[in-house]
Amino acid sequence: MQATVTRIDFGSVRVRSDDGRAYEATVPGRLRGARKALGNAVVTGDRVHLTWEGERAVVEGVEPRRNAFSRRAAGEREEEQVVASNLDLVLVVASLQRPDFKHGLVDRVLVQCERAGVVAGLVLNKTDLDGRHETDAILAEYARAGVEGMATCAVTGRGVDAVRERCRGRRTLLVGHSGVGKSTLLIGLLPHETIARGEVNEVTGKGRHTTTAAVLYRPEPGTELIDTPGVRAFALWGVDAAELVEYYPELRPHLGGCRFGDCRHDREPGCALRAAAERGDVGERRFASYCKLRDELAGGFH
Ligand SMILES: Nc1nc2c(ncn2[C@@H]2O[C@H](COP(=O)(O)OP(=O)(O)OP(=O)(O)O)[C@@H](O)[C@H]2O)c(=O)[nH]1
Ligand SMILES: [Mg+2]
Ligand SMILES: [Zn+2]
Repeated sequence: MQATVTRIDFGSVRVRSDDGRAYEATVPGRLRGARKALGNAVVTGDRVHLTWEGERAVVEGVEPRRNAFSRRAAGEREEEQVVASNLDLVLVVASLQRPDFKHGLVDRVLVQCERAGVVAGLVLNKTDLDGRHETDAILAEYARAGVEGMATCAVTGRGVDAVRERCRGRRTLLVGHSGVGKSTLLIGLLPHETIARGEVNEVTGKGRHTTTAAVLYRPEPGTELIDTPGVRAFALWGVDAAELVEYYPELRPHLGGCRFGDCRHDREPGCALRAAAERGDVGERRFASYCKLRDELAGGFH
């Protein structure tokens, strides 16, 4: 039997079969990583084959992933954390205030989406708290970088219909800092029956207002939304300093125009990227974010 992984628990996974039934399934040791932990062996969004051992569903195999959205795992070790797989869209959710808007996280998620080959969008939430009137400027900045943006107030539902339309017929991953309103937005996108059946207990963590695992919901056939726990710091995975520029789509057209073939797009004279940013052809702040990330990845600050 074929199924989709909707959530990872400690020793098992939750899956939904193609006919819509939910099961808990165990993952045999041979599918696990070296430490016998689940690791990235099975993630939310994976397509799996199930067999039965008596009453128990067992994951027999995982289909190759069409794509996967990763970050660097928290902690000292250089380790990949695959957040979810087989995605059509990643929405990075950010709030204007409480917590304040942070370009750093948005730009990192966009880089990681480019690397994964998944289309990204930006949802600016808490427009009711936009005391500094930043919404339009932020959306315009990202529109220039080719990222479609939407403004929402998840508590009143303002702008949520546009997000629903964007997600319809797709599998969408919601990512962002803790407390920006991902789960509140998700509840607004789910039909009332799903909430009434109590299937979204995890969403608010039973009053703790914190999501603890990547959880896949299916508001209607063909449409799936994956809520994720908020991140404190989002570190890049699988991107090195030299290739970072490839993941800024608005910088790509200027590549090859630098005076020196081995230009690091730092302080070299005749750098076409810096010139484009100075002319205003490329957003100044996005170029600054590129420089900052590149220096971080290069392991030093100049
Ligand atoms: N003022 C205002 N508050 C909001 C809005 N959307 C969500 N909130 C509030 O922000 C708080 C955090 O919302 P959550 O939906 O739990 O945030 P989250 O991004 O899922 O957080 P994590 O699960 O920790 O990552 C809650 O108290 C919400 O009621 C909004 O549009 N405006
Ligand atoms: Mg949440
Ligand atoms: Zn250059």
